[in-house]
Amino acid sequence: MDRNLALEFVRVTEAAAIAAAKWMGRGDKKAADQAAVDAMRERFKSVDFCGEIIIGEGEKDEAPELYIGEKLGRADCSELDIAVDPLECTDSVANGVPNAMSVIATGSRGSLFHAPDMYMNKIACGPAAVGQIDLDAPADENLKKVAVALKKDVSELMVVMLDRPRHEELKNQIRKTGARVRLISDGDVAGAIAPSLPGSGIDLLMGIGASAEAVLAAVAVKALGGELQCRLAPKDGAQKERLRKMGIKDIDKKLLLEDLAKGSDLAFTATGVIDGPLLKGVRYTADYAITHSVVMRVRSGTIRFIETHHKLPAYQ
Ligand code: VTB
Repeated sequence: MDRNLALEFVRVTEAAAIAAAKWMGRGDKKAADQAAVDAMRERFKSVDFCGEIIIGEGEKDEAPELYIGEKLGRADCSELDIAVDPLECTDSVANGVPNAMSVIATGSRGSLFHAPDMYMNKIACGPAAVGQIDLDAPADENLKKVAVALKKDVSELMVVMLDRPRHEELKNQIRKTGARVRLISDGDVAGAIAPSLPGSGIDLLMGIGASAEAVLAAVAVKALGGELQCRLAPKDGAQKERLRKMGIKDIDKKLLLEDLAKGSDLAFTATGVIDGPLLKGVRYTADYAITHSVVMRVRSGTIRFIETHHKLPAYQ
């Protein structure tokens, strides 16, 4: 029987999301992250699988749990590349603002790009605009082409980007075309996926974000039929040297979906912590914690949205 492990991983992201949600708006991002990491690590034990973390909480010496290179599951095999972000948007949870979620992406061994801890320049669009974006083209050219593909006026386009001083110039270039910009405080995993979601109100993601987030988003964008292009953006010589040591020869390569997440044996599981374009956050009733999750599988193209009512006080 063909097994959809990503469906089993929902219980893992659900547990992490619920654990993190307890810290929502309490101003403590470290505690929120730790709660998500602990819950994810613990819940992984209940799933029968084997794999190795290639994107996680950091290098072994700085992250005791879910570190890069950590083997998860059965010890006798290693079938999966695992990319995790137990809590994408720790700051958002601390401040109670949108976009936080718990994410797991998997692929067969060797399929996921070993993303170093540094920035990438990114552009993403949804299925209707595939083939129309180019990371190397000026913003106005990308916007004109996407507008034609989406049968919209440029002024109707909405571009999402992280609200960072480094985006000042790009933001102005976009505004000059008449297109609109939605600034987000964090969460460019959800931001990169949003253009591929009908009804998100977002047509493009542009700008610089973290490279681990690019790999996580790539799996979902692939499942949804959109496009994501990235390029590593090392900030100094030391980061370039690190890339060389990692065996990345062509630092300037434009990374396409196939470079970030190879093949079709890929899956994406996420549970919302705070509302975002992809998922609603955790809600509480007197008796239940309610979670919203998504499971996407590239091979079949199946997208499942799962609402789960967790009887309390099971998670308290
Ligand atoms: C983004 C965002 C993340 O890191 O990738 C960002 O999606 C990039 O780093 O939620 P800066 O904060 O330095 O801009 C996060 O904000 C945190 O991982």
